[in-house]
Amino acid sequence: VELLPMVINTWNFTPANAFAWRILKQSKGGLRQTRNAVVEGCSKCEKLQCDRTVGYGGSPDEMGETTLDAMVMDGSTMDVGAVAGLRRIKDAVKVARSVLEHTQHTMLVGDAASNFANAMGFKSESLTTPESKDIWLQWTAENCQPNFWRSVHPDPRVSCGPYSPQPSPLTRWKEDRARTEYEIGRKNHDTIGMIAIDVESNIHAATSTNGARHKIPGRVGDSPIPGAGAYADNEVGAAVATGDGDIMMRFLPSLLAVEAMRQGKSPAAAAEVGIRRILKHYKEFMGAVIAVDRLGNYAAACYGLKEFPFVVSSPAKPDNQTRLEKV
Ligand code: SD4
Repeated sequence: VELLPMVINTWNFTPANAFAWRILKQSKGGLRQTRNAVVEGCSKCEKLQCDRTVGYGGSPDEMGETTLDAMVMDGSTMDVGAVAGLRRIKDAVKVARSVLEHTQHTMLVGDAASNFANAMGFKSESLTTPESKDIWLQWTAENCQPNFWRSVHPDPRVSCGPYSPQPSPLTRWKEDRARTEYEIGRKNHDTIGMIAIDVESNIHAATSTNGARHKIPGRVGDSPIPGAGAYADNEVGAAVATGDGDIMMRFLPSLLAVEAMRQGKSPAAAAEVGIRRILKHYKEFMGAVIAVDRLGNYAAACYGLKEFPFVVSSPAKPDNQTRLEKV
């Protein structure tokens, strides 16, 4: 059975995969087709606000603002474009693509990334929605101790920021984690990481996320970091990761998976390598890795989740279709 071309992505973001799959199948050759597929697929998720963890209107930081992280990696040239802490621009993965195609750089951050996006023709608009504002208001109401800002601010629900340890960073981190665990356990989906491979084993990987709820402004997660959120190398294959970004980025699990396949490990064994490495140090971490070799064999591994769904399209699926699978 032919395994290529293929599109695979994290969580049950089926419409994003189906969209990318249509693009990949329609285009006849040319190096850019896998890039178009992953960028348009992740962009679809940004527009749909997949699980509210991708795109605008999710994961407000402790000042109530949504900021976006995204990356695109080209496995044929090893070029990467990424943005982190992108403010007021909805099209994070397309801005990442612009960084890849129009600069010598790998990553742009914050306001300066927004300025670059404006120069590239992307428009600035608020990323806050009534829903994200409510999430933030509820969090501040529950978590913010009376402090200086409360005493001088007319709104009693004024935010916890500017950042000060309340009650202590560790306590707060644990509380947030408990909440995140509940949410992930209940809803079971998160940041998008997507890989597309054409029939000649040209590979692109991309990610897009609005990061972690109630983060300190300036926090960057794993998703835009090459080797952490995603990695691609035409010679070997690709991997994407999702989960507890602050922890995962310390281990570059996507790079570990690709390097494991380079040394001859199967995708299943490779996907486990990063997870096991993290587990040596963090018993309570939560995350998942998808690994795909250059021929289209794939596998996923996860930890701290009841199950990890992912979506695959390839000629090997019945009727050449998009399928939801899980580990
Ligand atoms: C982050 N890794 O910013 C993202 C969140 C995520 O699956 O992937 N969740 O930490």
